[in-house]
Amino acid sequence: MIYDTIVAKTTADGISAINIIRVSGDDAFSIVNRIFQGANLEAAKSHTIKYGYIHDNGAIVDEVMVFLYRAPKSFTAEDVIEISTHGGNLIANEVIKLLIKNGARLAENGEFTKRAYLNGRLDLTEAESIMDIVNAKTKEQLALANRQLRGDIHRMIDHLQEQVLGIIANIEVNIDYPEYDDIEQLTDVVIAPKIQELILDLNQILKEANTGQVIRDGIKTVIVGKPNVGKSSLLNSLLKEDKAIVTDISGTTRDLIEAEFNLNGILLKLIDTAGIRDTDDVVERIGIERTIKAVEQASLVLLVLDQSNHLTDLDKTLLDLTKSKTRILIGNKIDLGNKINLENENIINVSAKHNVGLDVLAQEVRSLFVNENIIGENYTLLSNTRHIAKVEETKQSLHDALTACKSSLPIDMVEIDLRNAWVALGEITGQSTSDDLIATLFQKFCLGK
Ligand SMILES: Nc1nc2c(ncn2[C@@H]2O[C@H](COP(=O)(O)OP(=O)(O)OP(=O)(O)O)[C@@H](O)[C@H]2O)c(=O)[nH]1
Ligand SMILES: [Mg+2]
Repeated sequence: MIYDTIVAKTTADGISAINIIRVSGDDAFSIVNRIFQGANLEAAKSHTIKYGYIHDNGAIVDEVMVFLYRAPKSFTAEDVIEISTHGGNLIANEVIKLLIKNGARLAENGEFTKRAYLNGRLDLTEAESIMDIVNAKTKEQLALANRQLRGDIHRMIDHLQEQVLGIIANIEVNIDYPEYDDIEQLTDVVIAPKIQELILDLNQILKEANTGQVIRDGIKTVIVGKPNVGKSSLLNSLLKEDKAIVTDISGTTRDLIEAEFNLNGILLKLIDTAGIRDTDDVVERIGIERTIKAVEQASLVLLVLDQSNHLTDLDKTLLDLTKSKTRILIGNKIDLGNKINLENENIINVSAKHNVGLDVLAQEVRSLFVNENIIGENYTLLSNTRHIAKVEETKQSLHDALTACKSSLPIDMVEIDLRNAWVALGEITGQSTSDDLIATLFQKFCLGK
C-alpha cells in the first residue's frame, strides 16, 4: 500500500537525554536524506545505524544517530527511520519542522500502529495491546498485554471463527448434497449440538475474562463508613503515605480522595469518602451525596466498622446500603477492642493506625476477584472490554441460531445467525471492522505510537 510519509516524536515532552523522532512512509529515506549530513541514507542498507548531522540548508541543527529500517521489516511494515536527537523540545520541534518542510506530514495519534495494522503486521488485538503495555502499572498487566501482543487473543479468536465456519460448512454441504433424510434431522443431530458446544466454550471464556478484566482495568474500590472509623487511615496505610488528612474530628474528609494502589498485583482504584451521617453542614452533606454515588459506581466496597465500639444504627444503615454490592467488612481499631461480631458475615479485623491485618485484606480482595487457577503463561484471558462485548454478541448470535434450529426455521436462517457470530468475532481481530471503529480505536493512542 502507498501512504504519505508521517513523522512524530515518539518520546515524551520535556527535558531528557535524547528524543526519538520516527518517520514512516514511502519517502522516509529520501526526506531524511535531504536534511542529513554524514552518509547517503538512500544507498544505506536496512537495519543499520548512521552517525551524522541534521542540517537546515547547511546550518547544523543537531548531531544525531539515525536507525534505518526498510519495508517490510519495520514496525509499520513501511520504510522507517528513527532519528535519535539530543533531548529537549526545541531540537525535536526544529527537526520535525524540517522534515515537514521536506515533504513529511505530522502523524495523528496512533497512526504508526494503525499503519502496522493496515499493512497486516499486527491484528487489532495485537495493536491494542501496545497501548496496554504503555499504560501498564503492574507486572501482571504487563504480562497480560505481552501475551496479547504475542498473538494469544488473535489465535483464540481465529480458532473460534474456524469452529463457527465448520458449522456453516456443515450446513452448506448438506444444502448441496443432502445426506440426511430431512433437514430437521440434520439440525437436531449435527448442527444444534455443535452450536451448543460452542456456546459452552464462550461461557467459559467469558467467565475467565472476569479475572482478565480485573488485571487489566483494576478494581474501582470505595472505602465507606460512618465518620471517624478510620477510612482515611486505612487509605493511608495501604498507600504507605499520608495522602488523606486524618484527625480525631468526625467529618474530617469532605470530598472524595482518589488514589491507585498495587495490591498484590491488582490495581485498586481507591476512593476515600466522607463519613456518612446526618449533618446540617452544607459542604459535608454534598460530600456524603458523593459518597453514595461512589458506592453505586464501585465494583468493591470496603465498609469500615469501628471495633472499639458496638454497632450503631448508622453502621446498620450502611450495612443495608451496601448489601447488594461486592463488599468486604473491615473491623478497624482492633487494637482498641473487638466488640463487633456479625452473624453470617466475615469481618476482617485490622488496625489501620498500626498496620495490622492489611495482608489478610489483600488476600481477601484477590480471592474475591481473581481465579488463581487460570493465571499464568498457559492461559489466554480476554481482558479488553471491547473484546468481551464482541464475544457476548457472538454468543447472542449463536443463541439465535440455536433458537432457529429448534423452531424448525429454514436452515438458511440458522446460517444467517452463524454468519453474524463469525462477523462479531472478526471484529475483535479487525478482520471485519468498520473504518469508523478503526479511527476511534487508534485515536486513543498517544502521538508517536
Ligand atoms: N487506635 C486506633 N486509632 C485509629 C485507627 N485507625 C484510625 N484511628 C484514629 O481514628 C481517628 C479517625 O481516623 P480517620 O482516618 O480520620 O477516620 P475517617 O473514617 O477517615 O473519618 P472521617 O473522614 O471524619 O469520616 C484518628 O484519630 C485516627 O488516628 C486504629 O486502627 N487504631
Ligand atoms: Mg476521612
